[in-house]
Amino acid sequence: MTSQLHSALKIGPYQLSNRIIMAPLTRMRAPAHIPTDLMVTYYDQRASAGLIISEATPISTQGVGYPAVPYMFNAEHVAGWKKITAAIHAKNGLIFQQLWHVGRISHPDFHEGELPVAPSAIAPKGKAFTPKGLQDFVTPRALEINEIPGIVADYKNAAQHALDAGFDGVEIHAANGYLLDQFLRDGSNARTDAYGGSFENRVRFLLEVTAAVIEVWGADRVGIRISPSGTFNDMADSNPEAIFVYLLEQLNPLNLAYLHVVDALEGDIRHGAKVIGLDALRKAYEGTLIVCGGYDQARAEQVLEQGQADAVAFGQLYIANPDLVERFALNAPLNKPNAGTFYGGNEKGYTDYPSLA
Ligand code: 8OZ
Repeated sequence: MTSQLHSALKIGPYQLSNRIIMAPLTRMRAPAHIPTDLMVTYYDQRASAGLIISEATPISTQGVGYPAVPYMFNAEHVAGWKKITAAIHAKNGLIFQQLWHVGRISHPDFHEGELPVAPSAIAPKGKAFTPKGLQDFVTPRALEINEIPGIVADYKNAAQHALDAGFDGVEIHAANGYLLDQFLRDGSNARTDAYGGSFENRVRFLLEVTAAVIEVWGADRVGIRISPSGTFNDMADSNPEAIFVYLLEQLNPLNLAYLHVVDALEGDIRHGAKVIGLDALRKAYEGTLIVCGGYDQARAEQVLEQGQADAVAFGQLYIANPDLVERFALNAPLNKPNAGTFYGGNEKGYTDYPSLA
């Protein structure tokens, strides 16, 4: 049988040589928040992906919630990222940058003792990953309505930096319980102003951010990532299917590069997620759909064959297999990811996973 995964796909102005996408992966190996030469090697090793989506990059210091992640808001960050985009382009690869604001998934230690910000003063359950180790999340400060335009401007500024750094597009991170997701869900958004309550109000911030980023890039080079069934980072909603279908209806006329959906994961189901099936999302969204979430090659081929998605993103498999595209083509055995080296550290478990050739 011919491989759908290895067939070309048009995304915006680009022709992807395959439908095997490298998922955004936080690896925490940028202690000075500027991409390092080791990071250049890591991305370069994975250049045969149809599209690489960069690890999540904070758009501002307010948007930071993890140590040693690379940022995207000043000229030094741009210079560092330029080395990565150049390496990928030298191999005819494509790379989008993921734009990130964590909202309440942070800690005062990242903000000189000030509280992290969120739609509402509702603390998530769980612990922040801080330079001093895991610490309880605090109750965040609810954003004033007059602070929102400044955050939209931060997204636009980061998007411009991504353009200057030679990226091929940007992905707005609206998944996994971070700031934009916090606004979408009524478990974290109890606002009574124009950014809370109705579906229209809860999607407003994401749509404003999207419009601002489109001003820089054009819609056909902007993707959005969502996790409608997600419970990670204490996400909850009274009716997630309804708000996410409403959101997709608002996104349809924009003709974005793609929508990237994180499927319900085992942990979400264990945490009682209200699972939204791929078919419902496919039906609601008219554009290009990328799915992600623990797929292996067989399940990935299956969702493409059944027309449930246009491409599949791989996270853990990409950590361990820089030549995932080639291995899939040969049905070759895969290296196993080592969870102990996912976050932080050096080249071990980062650039030392072998390729076949
Ligand atoms: C794992 C550890 C730190 C951050 C996400 C950016 O969930 C992340 C992330 C994942 O999207």
